[in-house]
Amino acid sequence: MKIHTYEKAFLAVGGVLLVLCAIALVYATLGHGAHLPTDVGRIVPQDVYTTPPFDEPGVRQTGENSYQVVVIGQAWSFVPSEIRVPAGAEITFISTSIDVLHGIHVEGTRLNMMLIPGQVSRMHHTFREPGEHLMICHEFCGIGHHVMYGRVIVE
Ligand SMILES: [Cu+2]
Repeated sequence: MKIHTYEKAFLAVGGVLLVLCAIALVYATLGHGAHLPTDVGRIVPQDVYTTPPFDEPGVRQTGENSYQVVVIGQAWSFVPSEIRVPAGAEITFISTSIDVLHGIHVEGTRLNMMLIPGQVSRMHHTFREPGEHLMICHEFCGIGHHVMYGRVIVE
């Protein structure tokens, strides 16, 4: 059987790419500490309401000008559905889902997270101006998806 010249070239390019990928993988692992996800940030979806910080959803002050907002996504609401935070404060949103895949997006901001059952999502944001923002689920989560929303009131 005769191997065509082009086939040889494709095999050579494929072989070189495989070697380059292996080198990149070793470099990322050893040089930059890249690793597979660990169980940090994992949570048992059935135990969300009894696992800190989700056992006390809502807003709590964590520093002079920093706050933590704990939100739970569930079919088809956010707990709590109304969040009041001060303008100019550093806010850390911590969220998860107790049932199916949800999303959280605060309109007019870049606050946008996936709420994955079993996984804790975190995001930082500072609201510069007082105002009211709609907080919506952006991941189709079932028949009540369109009524899954809340409000973030910046005071
Ligand atoms: Cu939804």
